[in-house]
Amino acid sequence: MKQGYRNGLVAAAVTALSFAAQADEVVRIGHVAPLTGGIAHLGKDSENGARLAVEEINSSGLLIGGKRVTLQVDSQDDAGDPRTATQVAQKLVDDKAVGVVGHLNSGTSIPASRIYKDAGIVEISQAATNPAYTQQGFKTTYRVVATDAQQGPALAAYAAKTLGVKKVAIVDDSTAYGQGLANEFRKAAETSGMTVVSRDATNDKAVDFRAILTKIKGENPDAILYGGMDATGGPFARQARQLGVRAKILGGDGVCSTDVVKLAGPAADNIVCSEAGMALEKMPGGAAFARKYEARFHQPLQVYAPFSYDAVYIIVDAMKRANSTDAAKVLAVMPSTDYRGVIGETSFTAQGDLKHGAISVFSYKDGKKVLLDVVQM
Ligand code: ABU
Repeated sequence: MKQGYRNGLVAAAVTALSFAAQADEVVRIGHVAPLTGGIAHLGKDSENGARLAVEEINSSGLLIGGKRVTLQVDSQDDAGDPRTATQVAQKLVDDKAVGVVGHLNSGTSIPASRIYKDAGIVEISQAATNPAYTQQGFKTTYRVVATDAQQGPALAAYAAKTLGVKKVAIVDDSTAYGQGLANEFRKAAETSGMTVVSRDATNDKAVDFRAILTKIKGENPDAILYGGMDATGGPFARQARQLGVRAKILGGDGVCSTDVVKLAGPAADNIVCSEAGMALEKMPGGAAFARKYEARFHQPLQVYAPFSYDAVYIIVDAMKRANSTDAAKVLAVMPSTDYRGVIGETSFTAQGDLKHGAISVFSYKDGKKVLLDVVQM
């Protein structure tokens, strides 16, 4: 670590400690993601983003309603499991979190959302893209990413118009996210004139895709849409290459990570994937954020860190506008959010989706993610 940066961190920590020592109130912000299991690296990335925001806010000092406030990240591991998700959601309610950044998966965000709704606590998902998450009529559910109703068609349009895909096979991982993305992609693919040759399902713990891939090889598609995360999508692409499948592998944001290069090996160069937001290099604060993140955590960010970082700031912005750390008062001002942060401008529709989302399309070349296209919503 560079001396200047270390001195800066020490000074920030001292400021935060002395501020905490004098703080009138300690306020918990929940963060939930899988911190164990196959996509723990994505959950940790998201947690790092939230921690970075909290550290910055604490070091500059936060005054709410005339009180000095110190934030604490109340980090919970839902392991990507729906049942665990509801248990840790209840824990955050019991911990009196002012708001929650999470959950990372659609399959966990949706069941947990009822717990936050009953408690009147805002939940801002940093990554859940299944449209159903915000379609439940809850006043507590928000997200800072676009939805699969936008991501599926954007991927299908790119495949049809730019890649010239005519025949496509579809495989999903049987999760709310994987199935939902596959459904949205399928609708758009058929509308744009592609032929869907097959639809198969695996699961989010699978390691061997050779039976499905061998069957798909016989169908000779131009592309395969894989609805799932990088932990399975990477090996899926790798095994496709090993079996001589020539089709492009298409994936959504769950596949579009830094680590998919390790997981897919040389076959990463055959992946085209989308993120449900603006590409980091096009985000207003993207480059500066990446530098801060790498200096603090000594690793490149994966996908979701900028989104969880801004989600913390959005909750704090609501605390400032409400002039309160009371969860109900914070929730009451959430609909009028108009926050400009790293990911761009965040304002919400009446159901808690982004008013101005974006979908970014990427490929990988020589182990690096390459931006191909951005679609503004
Ligand atoms: N959007 C992909 C990862 C999170 C989810 O399950 O929606």
